[in-house]
Amino acid sequence: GNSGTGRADVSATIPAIAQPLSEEPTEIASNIKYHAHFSPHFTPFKFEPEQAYYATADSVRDRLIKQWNDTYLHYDKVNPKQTYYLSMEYLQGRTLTNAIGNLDIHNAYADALKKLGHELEEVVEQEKDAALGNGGLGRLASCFLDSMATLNLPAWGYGLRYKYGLFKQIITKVGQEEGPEDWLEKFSPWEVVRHDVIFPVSFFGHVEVHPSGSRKWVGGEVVQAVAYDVPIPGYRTKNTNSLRLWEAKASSEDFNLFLFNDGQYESAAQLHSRAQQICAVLYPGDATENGKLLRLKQQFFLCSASLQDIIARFKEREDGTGAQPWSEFPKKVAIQLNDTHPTLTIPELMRLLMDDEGIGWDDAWNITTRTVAYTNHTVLPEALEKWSQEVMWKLLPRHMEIIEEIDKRFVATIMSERPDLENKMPSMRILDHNTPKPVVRMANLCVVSSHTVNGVAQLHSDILKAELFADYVSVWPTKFQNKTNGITPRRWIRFCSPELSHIITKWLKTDQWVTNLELLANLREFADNTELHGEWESAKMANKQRLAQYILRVTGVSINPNTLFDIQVKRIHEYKRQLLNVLGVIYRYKKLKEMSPQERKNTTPRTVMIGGKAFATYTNAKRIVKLVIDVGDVVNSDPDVNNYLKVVFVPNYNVSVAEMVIPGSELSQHISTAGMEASGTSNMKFALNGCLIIGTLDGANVEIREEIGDDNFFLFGATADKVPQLRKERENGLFKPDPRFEEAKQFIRSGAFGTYDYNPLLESLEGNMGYGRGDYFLVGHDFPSYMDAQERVDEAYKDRKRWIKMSILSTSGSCKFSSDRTISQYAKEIWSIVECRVP
Ligand code: B1N
Repeated sequence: GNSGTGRADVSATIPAIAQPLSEEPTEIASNIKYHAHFSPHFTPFKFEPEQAYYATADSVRDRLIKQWNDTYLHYDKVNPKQTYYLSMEYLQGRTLTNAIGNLDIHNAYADALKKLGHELEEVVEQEKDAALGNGGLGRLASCFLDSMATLNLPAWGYGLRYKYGLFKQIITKVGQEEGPEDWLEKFSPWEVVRHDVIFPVSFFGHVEVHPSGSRKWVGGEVVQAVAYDVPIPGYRTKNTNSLRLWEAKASSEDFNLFLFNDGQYESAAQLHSRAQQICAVLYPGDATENGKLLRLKQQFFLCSASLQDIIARFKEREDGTGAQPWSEFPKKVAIQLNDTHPTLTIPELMRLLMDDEGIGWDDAWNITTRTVAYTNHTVLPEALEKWSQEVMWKLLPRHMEIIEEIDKRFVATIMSERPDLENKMPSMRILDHNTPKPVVRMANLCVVSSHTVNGVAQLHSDILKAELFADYVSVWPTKFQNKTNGITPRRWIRFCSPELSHIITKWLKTDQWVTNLELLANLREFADNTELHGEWESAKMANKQRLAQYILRVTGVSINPNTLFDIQVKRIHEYKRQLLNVLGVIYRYKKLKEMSPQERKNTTPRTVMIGGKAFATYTNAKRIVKLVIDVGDVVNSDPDVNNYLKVVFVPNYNVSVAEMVIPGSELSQHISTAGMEASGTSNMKFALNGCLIIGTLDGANVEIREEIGDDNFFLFGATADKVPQLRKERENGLFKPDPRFEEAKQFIRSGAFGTYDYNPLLESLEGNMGYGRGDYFLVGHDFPSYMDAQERVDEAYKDRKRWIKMSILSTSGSCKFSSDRTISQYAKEIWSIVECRVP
């Protein structure tokens, strides 16, 4: 057994019957032992951290299931209007810490594990991240789920159960390599398969026209969607909502074929593997379009299974008098489309209402448009989904008929009501016949068919109204809204930085701020208090030390917690301008080299950390990763400067890494070309954790700066309204580069960072203007003001009192960026749903 390890012996003697809901550490410990013994996932006689993790998770899950069932029954009884959030991505990260935190039993579990010879901190590390998303869009969906449960809203998430989540990033001398992320390798204790929730989803086939004129789609390929539910507990409430993830499996007819048709084994097996392909992998693009057939199948699979489930629930729930009439549907169901990825919800709902329920076009259209709302997350042209009409006719023939009809009716309505818009019709229409390949524009289909369209930060929503959707605004002036993004304060400060959280609770004399972030504003009055300053600084220092240990462990680079920790972590993309960051670092390195030892002593020592994944075929993004690594190798081993500058690439950035990195940060970079980052959400996480921002006036940066004050934000760069003109000037040869910019680029060319060919990367900053050429992202234009802002950072950091005050003001100015606020606004202004608290 575990004799001699101090760890509990869980298999020799039969543990007491578990008390699944007890909050006593002793009883929790026996409960964990019970699970290690009777729900063993491993060979017995071992109780290492891994076994302890699975036994603990099983024990926590028992509590969740109790609340979860109560919640479902309560919603069923009350029959409130309910929101369904449809998203192709959820970046849930780990669950254990979040679950025991939201259930308010963290300390009891820590004590219980101690009794069994384990540290909770070590046990939670055993869990693999659920990385069923790419970046901000997927993490936003997960923050929203947390807020919806915490606010007791009857609201569920629907998504796909990818077998492989976002790829694992492996950093070697050659740069980034990709490996599979097998999060289900052992299994996930947080999901429950519902063998009774299963729906057929069809693809291909043809449309049958009946003598009555009604139409019916007969699918050629049929796949079963099986529900896997993940509990979403609210913070300190009984309400526990669901994230329902669909998995594809071959239908039973295929299995019969397998059994009875001798000699058909291979084709039967083929159908099985084709079904499995649908949920095999998450498409790893972030803000990139992906015209692959399998992606379209994934999207339709999500939409069709979710709608069948929603409709089944609507039919099940009776309104006292019996079955609810269809006119009630929009009063019971709100569907939110997380970007255009689940757009097929629209024609699929129309099809189900008309072809299966026998409802006429006008009523079906009325129901659909009152039910569906759409959130846009990007204006990048390469991310606006356009699907080939030819492919869609093959895969979804009935849906294409419906889309054609929506398009036809839209054109007819506009032409009769707004003839002045005739010349705008080609770009406003859903169908685009003019491209070399005719396509369906998914964003246009969403705008035409949704009752509300929203952007994700004020600037982004303004740009949508002024540019991308300008023509529609004149037709439907009230359709467009803003809902500035937010983050859950539970995961993003309370649980990831308990040190800082305890200080906040102590000074505010309440922990209510965790669900009412407005209270953080009351910290402002202590912003000059030296006692608070001392506590604040030591909490930040503890987090920096923890981060330094982590960096040493994963990279082998030793960093000094007394230096300024400067961090940029996000997907690698040219518009996010990690290249601007690196060029700044290179210039700093060159200047440090040129200084005398005495001069160096007057500089502000920095540790620059950059992390993020590059899409596997995005070569410039991969070159940027390689450049960071090469610069780090040279700088970190240069004894002249490595006390004043270190450069680290943080490998495999994901939710768990973020929970480590963000609390230990002092400066973070949110430096996208203005107008291109729709919102950003890590900016909010950093600010909430007392980290100062160097950034452009882009996305939510604008509102963060408004809230925390312009004195506490290191601003630089062109504003969004100037960007088109600056590109034009650049095109006309009117751009005069700053000598510092030329010097930094020249230093790379000189071979200072090795023999790798950086010319293609440098050339993206030069030559004729075009998308991705001629410095489209204005790195050169913004470089001088960026470097000036960095000098202001260096000066500010030297004044410890001032810096800590700014840090406190960042946290206390973060009230607005709770996803509780965002979700309350969606609930009231888009969904019309209200709290449904489990008694
Ligand atoms: O959505 C986030 C924003 O905070 C970010 O600014 C924005 O870039 C991000 C196609 C996307 N927009 N579009 C995507 C993701 C995956 C994909 O296949 C596009 N991600 C964003 C939350 O609002």
